[in-house]
Amino acid sequence: MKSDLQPKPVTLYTYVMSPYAAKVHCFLLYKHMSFECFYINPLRLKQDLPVGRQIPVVTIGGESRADSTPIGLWLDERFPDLPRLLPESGDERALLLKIDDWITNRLIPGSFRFFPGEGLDRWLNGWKLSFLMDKTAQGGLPGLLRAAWPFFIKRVAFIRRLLVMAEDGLSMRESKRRLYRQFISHLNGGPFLAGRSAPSLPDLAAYPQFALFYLTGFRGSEDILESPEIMSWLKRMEPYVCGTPPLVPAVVRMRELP
Ligand SMILES: N[C@@H](CCC(=O)N[C@@H](CS)C(=O)NCC(=O)O)C(=O)O
Repeated sequence: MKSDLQPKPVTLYTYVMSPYAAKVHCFLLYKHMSFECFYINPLRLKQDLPVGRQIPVVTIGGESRADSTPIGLWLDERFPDLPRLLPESGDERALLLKIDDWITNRLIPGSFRFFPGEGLDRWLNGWKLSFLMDKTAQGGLPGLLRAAWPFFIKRVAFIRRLLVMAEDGLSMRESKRRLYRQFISHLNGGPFLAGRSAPSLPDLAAYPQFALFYLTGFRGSEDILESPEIMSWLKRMEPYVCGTPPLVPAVVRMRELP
């Protein structure tokens, strides 16, 4: 029989390559929470997702929440004794939330443009996405859908919305470089974002936006190697995001950060 003291089960409903769900995955790892990942099948959202139509969702016992940043705030509220994602109040909290807003509305939409990418990369990365989804999502994907994935993803409504958000009139390479420069300026000379000596919610939100695509071997993701500032920040982040279940499951992990 279950004791009342037994912690409530925590589940993250995710897609392995969802930048928003990966944010929440890093929040849970940083807080050392015991949780499991439910890699949802996009064809079974209606049946399997406890609330809404968007990933990520976190369920604690019978309670479910959607939307990455509100989930982070909820985790701090529910588990105040675990490492905090944000200070409780004050100017620093406001600044960190502002940086998270930049990550959510600028850096992440950029990822939806850079991966797949363009030309041949668009096809190869598109098929990689379907391969990773097939390997992890409950029940896998039908072969025809996997083959059509590079056509299909550009037409999905939410991806089209994100691509409009990512449009800045620059070439892909320039746009990526600009986002990298902006990220480095948010470090403000510190080992972590906003010049802090320890990571906080926006560091955990940003980590997968660089690491996820590199670790799974996407074409174009090697560009981070050209930025020593980003590489050393990624290395500093590693101990904070290294628990289980891992951000990138072994079955789809192609390489390590140098
Ligand atoms: N603002 C949300 C965005 C979440 C989001 O766009 N999730 C994508 C997966 S990466 C999704 O499920 N989209 C489906 C849809 O919008 O219909 C967050 O921060 O969590």
